[in-house]
Amino acid sequence: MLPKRRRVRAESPRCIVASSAPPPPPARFPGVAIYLAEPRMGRSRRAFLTRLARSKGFRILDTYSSEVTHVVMEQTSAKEAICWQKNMDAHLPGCPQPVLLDISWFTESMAAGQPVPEEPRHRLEVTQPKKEPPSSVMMPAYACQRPTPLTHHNVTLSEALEILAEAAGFEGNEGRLLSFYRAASVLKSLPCPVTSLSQLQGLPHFGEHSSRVIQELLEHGTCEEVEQVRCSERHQTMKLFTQVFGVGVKTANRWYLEGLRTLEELREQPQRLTQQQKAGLQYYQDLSTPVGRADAEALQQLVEAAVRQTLPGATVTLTGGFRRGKLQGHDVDFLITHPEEGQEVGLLPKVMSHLQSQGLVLYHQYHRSHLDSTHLLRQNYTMDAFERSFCILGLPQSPHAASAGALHPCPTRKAVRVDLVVTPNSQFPFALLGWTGSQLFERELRRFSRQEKGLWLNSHSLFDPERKTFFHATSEEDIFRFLGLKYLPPEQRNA
Ligand code: DCP
Ligand code: MG
Repeated sequence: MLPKRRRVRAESPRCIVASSAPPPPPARFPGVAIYLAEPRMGRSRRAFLTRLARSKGFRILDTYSSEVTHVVMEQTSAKEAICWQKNMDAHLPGCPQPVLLDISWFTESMAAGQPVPEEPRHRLEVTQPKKEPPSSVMMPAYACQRPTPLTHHNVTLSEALEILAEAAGFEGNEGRLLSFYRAASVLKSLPCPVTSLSQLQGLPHFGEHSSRVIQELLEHGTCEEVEQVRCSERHQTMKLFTQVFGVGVKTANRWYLEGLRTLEELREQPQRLTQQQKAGLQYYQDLSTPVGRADAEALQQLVEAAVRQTLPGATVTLTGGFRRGKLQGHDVDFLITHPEEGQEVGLLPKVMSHLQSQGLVLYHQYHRSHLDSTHLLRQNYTMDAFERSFCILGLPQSPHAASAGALHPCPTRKAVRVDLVVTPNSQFPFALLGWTGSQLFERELRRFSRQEKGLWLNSHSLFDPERKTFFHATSEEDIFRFLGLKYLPPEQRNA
């Protein structure tokens, strides 16, 4: 038995040298990297357990590092284990924290020939209830069943998954897009950072692929697949093209396959561009710069003034990302309504004329309302049938801000994408819920309604197809209640 002081020093990460033993066989359980902590175990027993585990395909690390996912200890109390970990973490600041386990987990895993689930009886952590690894009980499957705040603890991880989701969208693979977006959204809902792969156990929407990406990020700080996608010409070009107002994935893909790569090349072929795309290219520089909250509020005042002039009593509500608390967005979304149903009919052309007379409209595309007997039943967001205008408004800038944009076609205005949508008062709560987003939240809400409740939800209504009845709602809270969901305020819908 080593004297205590020497034993402790032998555990210090600075003192541990890599083993000179031959390289272990490939690990069968890539999500599990075990470190056997020596203090009570003793060196020879540790060596024996290491050989045993490796012979069964387990990955045992000789040194304590950020790669370790499971620390196994023998005859050690939770309190001692935590002291030990604090000591180790002091040498590896900022490293993800592995799970601390009693030897019983190890021996059961050896007997089973695979890692057994870590149960509370195996754990050495003195866990604080709030920081407990989340489980599916605490994490319901649909994004509309759980709060998702704007700022969260897993930005790097969720962004990596969102790049893969976006790439899947560019390839037209809707299933894959949703899988990655749903997994990313689960990470946004977690109350703490994911530092060990074991924390993903029991979480919904984490399949093999998403888990592998997270594992690589936790172990190496970067994921090769994500970096390859991010840097690829395909991804960068598709992102560039789809960022142009009026260009969707199908058009961007066609252009890419024809060999187009730059905005200059698009500008050289005006005959193949729609009016909307031409405007998108003309104002590209401004439109690709995020709109700030102050600009959104300034626009609200301009729109409100135009609406007031046209129809006193009508209201203008800021929706989309800004209603969810975002400080920046790619556009500004407004819903317009009037408390007296019917008053709103034909309102938008007049509002647009008013804005035009002030020189605020750089581009707009008006869609008249096509509400008919079937609109209430439509399931597809893109088919929502309200009167609307997709515009580019020129927001007057303060002289200081304007002088920064020397290339701007009109140096005193910043081009901003604005969506104006008019809704009858009886449909306003549904429109508000449908336009507040996030996009994934909306998809999940509609999927939940249909699959779990047998009800059809869209931006116009909630319909019970069995009874053939519509629900009457006067607020978003009503709609959540009809669906049996706990109300989530807009700032908790950032799925
Ligand atoms: N929406 C939707 N399905 C879509 C597009 C939009 O359900 N295919 C809904 C949810 C969105 C809202 O409309 O949140 C507004 O659309 P935006 O594209 O403007 O999305 P955001 O406002 O959330 O994002 P940003 O801040 O980038 O504008
Ligand atoms: Mg928006």
